[in-house]
Amino acid sequence: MKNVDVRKIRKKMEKSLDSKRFEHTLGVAYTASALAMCHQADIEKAQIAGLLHDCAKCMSNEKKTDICEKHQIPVTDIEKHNPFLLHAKVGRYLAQKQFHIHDEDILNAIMNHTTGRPEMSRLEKIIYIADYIEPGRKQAPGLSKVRRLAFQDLDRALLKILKDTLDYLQSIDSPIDPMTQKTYDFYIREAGKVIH
Ligand code: DGI
Ligand code: FE
Ligand code: FE
Repeated sequence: MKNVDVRKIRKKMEKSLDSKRFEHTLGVAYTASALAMCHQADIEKAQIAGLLHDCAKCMSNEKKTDICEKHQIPVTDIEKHNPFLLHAKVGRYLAQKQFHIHDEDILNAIMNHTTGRPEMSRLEKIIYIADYIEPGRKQAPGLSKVRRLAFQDLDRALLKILKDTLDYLQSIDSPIDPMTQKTYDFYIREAGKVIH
């Protein structure tokens, strides 16, 4: 990537995130790089997207909502009621405006890292998966299985994470973003097309 200094991005993230979130960010960046090595994706893009995916995470809900209003970023009903979801969209905006990232694939990977979307690119899948399996994550069920799967088959790992996330959200009665459901429905259909 021309004109992108990974070290500079890392330093800026260290300043703008709390220490726990920064540790998570490094975990995602390194895990995404390893997945890119394994699955023949662009390692540098994986690192950059990993470093930036949660760049809006430590911002207040008011600030995120303000940014969306000011810059005509559409906010859905579920995002209005669960503003933490906005850190993905606002993150994309900041990556472009403050970090001067113009690569659409990286920007999409940041924007879709929480809910996923149908027809994700390889990089988008890598970031979505790395976010869930990075070494600092502890609680998710079946984590060791997904970790292994991620280095064997991106689509199967993706599907397991989507399923486990939906189950978890249902179990705690948390509202489900229609995009999370749509993503799961899309990939379950895709899996049905594959002859195992
Ligand atoms: O920002 P991180 O914590 O690193 O990770 P993330 O951006 O993937 O957010 C993780 C949380 O998002 C996790 O607790 C599950 C939740 N999430 C994912 N899809 C949905 C969702 N929460 C709600 N309410 N609805 C969703 O559709
Ligand atoms: Fe996130
Ligand atoms: Fe994250």
